[in-house]
Amino acid sequence: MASKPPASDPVQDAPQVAAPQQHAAGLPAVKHSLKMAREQMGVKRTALTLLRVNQKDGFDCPGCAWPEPEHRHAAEFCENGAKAVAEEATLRRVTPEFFAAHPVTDLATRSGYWLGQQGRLTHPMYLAEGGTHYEPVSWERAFDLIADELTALASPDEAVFYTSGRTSNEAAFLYQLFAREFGTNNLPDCSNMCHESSGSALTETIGIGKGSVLLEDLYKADLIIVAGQNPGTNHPRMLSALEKAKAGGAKIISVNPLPEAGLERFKNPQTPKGLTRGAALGDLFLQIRLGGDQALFRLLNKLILDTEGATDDAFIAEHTHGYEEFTKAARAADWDETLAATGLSRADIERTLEMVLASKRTVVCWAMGLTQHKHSVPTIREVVNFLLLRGNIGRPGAGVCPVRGHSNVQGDRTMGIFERPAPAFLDALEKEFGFAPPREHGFDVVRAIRALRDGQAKVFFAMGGNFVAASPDTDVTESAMRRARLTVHVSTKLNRSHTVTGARALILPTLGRTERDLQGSGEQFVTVEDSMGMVHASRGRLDPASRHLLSEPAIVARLARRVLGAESATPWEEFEKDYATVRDRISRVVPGFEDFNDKVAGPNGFALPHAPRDERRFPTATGKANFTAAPVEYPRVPEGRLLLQTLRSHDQYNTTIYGLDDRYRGITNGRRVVLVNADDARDLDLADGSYVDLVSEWEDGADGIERRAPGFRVVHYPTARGCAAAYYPETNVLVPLDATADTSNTPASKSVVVRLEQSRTD
Ligand SMILES: Nc1nc2c(c(=O)[nH]1)N[C@H]1C(S)=C(S)[C@@H](COP(=O)(O)OP(=O)(O)OC[C@H]3O[C@@H](n4cnc5c(=O)[nH]c(N)nc54)[C@H](O)[C@@H]3O)O[C@H]1N2
Ligand SMILES: Nc1nc2c(c(=O)[nH]1)N[C@H]1C(S)=C(S)[C@@H](COP(=O)(O)OP(=O)(O)OC[C@H]3O[C@@H](n4cnc5c(=O)[nH]c(N)nc54)[C@H](O)[C@@H]3O)O[C@H]1N2
Ligand SMILES: [Mo]
Repeated sequence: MASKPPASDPVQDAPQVAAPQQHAAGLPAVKHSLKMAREQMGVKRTALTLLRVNQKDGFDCPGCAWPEPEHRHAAEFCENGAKAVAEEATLRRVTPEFFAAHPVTDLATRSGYWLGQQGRLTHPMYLAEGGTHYEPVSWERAFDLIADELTALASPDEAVFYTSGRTSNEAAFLYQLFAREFGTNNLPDCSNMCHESSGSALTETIGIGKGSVLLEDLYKADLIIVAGQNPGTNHPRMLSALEKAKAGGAKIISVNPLPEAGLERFKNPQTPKGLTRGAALGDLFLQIRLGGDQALFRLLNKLILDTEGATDDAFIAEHTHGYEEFTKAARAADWDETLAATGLSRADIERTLEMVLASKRTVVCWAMGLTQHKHSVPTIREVVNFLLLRGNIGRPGAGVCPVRGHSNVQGDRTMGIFERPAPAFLDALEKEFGFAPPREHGFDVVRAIRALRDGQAKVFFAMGGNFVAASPDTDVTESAMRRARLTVHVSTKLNRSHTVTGARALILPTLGRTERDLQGSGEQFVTVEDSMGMVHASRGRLDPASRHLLSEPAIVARLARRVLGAESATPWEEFEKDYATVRDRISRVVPGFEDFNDKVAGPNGFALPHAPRDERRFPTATGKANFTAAPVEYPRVPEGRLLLQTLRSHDQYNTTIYGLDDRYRGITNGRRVVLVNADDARDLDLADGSYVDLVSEWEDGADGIERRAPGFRVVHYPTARGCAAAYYPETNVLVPLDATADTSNTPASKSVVVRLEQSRTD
């Protein structure tokens, strides 16, 4: 039997601390995933569901975007994928009776953990203006309500259409089509807070905002640098790929302020060996200061330039642009400044250089540790410089590997979920559908919050996600959301965003990945694109959580018909009935999807074209791969302050909290912890186990707002000097809305200057 959700809340947050673990996965991981799955789903459903994850006739794991290997194990999932599945396939339900028992003011006091633990949403629910409770509403009435608000707007640009990265290609394509037929490019997405910096840097330098390696390339690499990423928790199946690469002779360097489990030792639960000893994966650990990566890669580039015969001159001459200017900047790199910016030793960097020079095929993987800083775009450009110098883009075993988060975040962007669409994409839409799409750029996440705050946006519609909890500057974002006329969330589970509403609010419950999707023409499947540009089908088999659910494509199609009416020549009804007709349209609009329906029928799906990877062609403004030469930047932290990164624990999926433990880091039963280096703690007089408030300092309080997160237990932890770490979303309140990365506008949630004040105990 599955167990009941916790009755009480706030959940007691009483963190306990033990020594961090060095190894990841192994038997405890199997045990934990099965325990959580059984609690949510019961024994039989657990067995049925988990065996279908990532299988050829099954569904794509709703966890991360890591690709599927060609030879799959019977159990091709990881501990955290199992938790993501259990969270969705839970037997617990949030019914109209639940909403009748809990006024919105009550729900607004609950923790995100408690809300999520209540189960799956079963009915469309409506919160009327001035209402105290959500009440059940028919789908027809829900669409009428949305249509009334949308058509009353002075301009389509007063509506915002957000997307989180679980939405399928088919749903995403329809959603952007609807928004653009309605008349706006206001299509912010979770990518704006995630890999936007990667997209910005890569588009400019190599001409496509996606990674250039396939899984096979990792296996062929001599050297893999993993910078700013915690795969043991966030992409556990990547560890199997690293293990295989290592068996093939690859060396692995981890660049991180934290010694993350798994990069040191990994016990693969899918191999007998993994159940016992585990392998040491990392060959070198560079314990870098937050934000020091650009300086590190810049110095490495200088050292490569200074080494006779170390550059790939033929590649540089034939395929690149901007080399002269870049070498001038790189040769000026300074050892002392780099050591100060990175906190690394000279020996560390010399050892790294040896490994770099010994490698003929190098891959650099990264995630949020590189993308969520003010200078993230120049940092990633410097990584590209580093790879270009030795010809490491566009040949086997080498390349750029931004490791994506949400399971279809990359596909959503490919389908046109973007506030700044390329003119060629809009031209193709116009030709296929016969309407004139808007050409002005729309709002990204941060600009959407400002627009809501300033009354320029009045309707907020979310295709999944948890916007108010995931966004920065929680108090600012929440009051902005409360100014909306209408907020609408298409969701599987209850979350904070349902409790912080506009004047009126709707919750539209939808099918998840694991569930059967039956439409007029029969059972449907959807498609997704993984982090390496592989597109494949996903087919759920479970009975839907409730018979009142609609699929995401059906919700968009019905909304579009109701809002656009006879003016739209688009066959929305047909799209809802048969998703193959949506794929036909995609195949005529999006390059690389020609014959989509045929290609996706194969068991492994297909790879999208990638000009730099496939033919060393760089579709940039210059027609070449661009070297760039930005000034080196790194965060400067005033005396007595620390630089805080906000990151994930092992028991969460973004704002979805699975439990209160962070096993690998030795923390249990609580999330309000701040990890501080013991030497810094001594200087700041912060005893382990004492409680502090985190107060962020933003341009000397230029905007006059005090940002405080109270009551965090200090944990002495081996992080880099001067740096601290605490979990998101509890710390989003500290990230100022205006503190974003240059160019990409991604919130700088990995470099927040904070002071730690003893918590008042009264
Ligand atoms: N189980 C689980 N899986 C997930 C998610 C989840 O929440 N739970 N989230 C998904 C999503 S949307 C995403 S985007 C990914 C996120 O995957 P990650 O990027 O691994 O997630 P974070 O927890 O933010 O970890 C950031 C890592 O970068 C390091 N770091 C921080 N700042 C710096 C820096 O300045 N330099 C360097 N070199 N390192 C730094 C941190 O110490 C940490 O190891 O995971 C995806 N997968
Ligand atoms: N401070 C700080 N802030 C951050 C980050 C950070 O590292 N630090 N990371 C950022 C990153 S990388 C990201 S990607 C964002 C994440 O931002 P979001 O993607 O907006 O947030 P999630 O927590 O992933 O959304 C969870 C909700 O999605 C809904 N959901 C789940 N599955 C489905 C589905 O199949 N369909 C629909 N319609 N709904 C579904 C459920 O209702 C669930 O409550 O947060 C960002 N915010
Ligand atoms: Mo993400």
